[in-house]
Amino acid sequence: MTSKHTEPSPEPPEGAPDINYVSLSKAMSKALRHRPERLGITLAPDGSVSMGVLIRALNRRGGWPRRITEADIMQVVEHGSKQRFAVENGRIRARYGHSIALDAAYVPAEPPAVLYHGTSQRFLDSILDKGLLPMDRQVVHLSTDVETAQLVGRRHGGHTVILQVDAARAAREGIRFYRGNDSTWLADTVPARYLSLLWANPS
Ligand code: HQG
Repeated sequence: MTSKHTEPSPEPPEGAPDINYVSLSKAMSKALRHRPERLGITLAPDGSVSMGVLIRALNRRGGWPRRITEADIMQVVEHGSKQRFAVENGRIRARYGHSIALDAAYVPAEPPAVLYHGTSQRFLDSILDKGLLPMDRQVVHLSTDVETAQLVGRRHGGHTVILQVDAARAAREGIRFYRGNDSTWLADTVPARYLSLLWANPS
């Protein structure tokens, strides 16, 4: 459950810019996935931090048109473009995407039988050779449907390619999977023998 909003959400002065929620979401991702120490916070082994600590740290950093409140954080959590964050018992964590190592950020779970990975064609030879590797993150990111995989792949520019992952067989043979959000699953690595090229954008 989400904790109660304890701070008022003051209206900015007439005509003043309000909080940019994309900027806030990026600052939250940086704090909860990549560089918590930059904000002077420490994450628990599951990647969480208390809501109050995060809010105080974001306000200490400054650069906002007014003070960030819990209502602002919840706006990003509940209405952001993706389910990037989870709030439970007054604590907030990133659901996926970490570059920092955490002991208990992800809980193993049984994946859907088939998953997809969208990427740029320029990575394809290396992926088919070495398999999917976490690269700068802690885990590989997979999608539950082709549409989501296309969006993920498109971020990398160039021609988008979609790989199909035989997750059922990989899981059976010992590859560990974790649930990220409704459309995102995670895995430690995915060896190339579980991958097949599903679709390559010709344009
Ligand atoms: C590629 C976004 C060469 C991999 C998205 C990918 C996602 C290899 C890139 C989440 C490789 C890493 C993660 C190999 C993998 N050789 N390249 N062996 N193995 N790669 O951004 O999956 O908006 O770290 O194909 O929606 O693109 O941040 O991973 O292209 O859910 O919430 O290395 O980030 O979510 O790129 O995206 P990324 P990703 P947010």
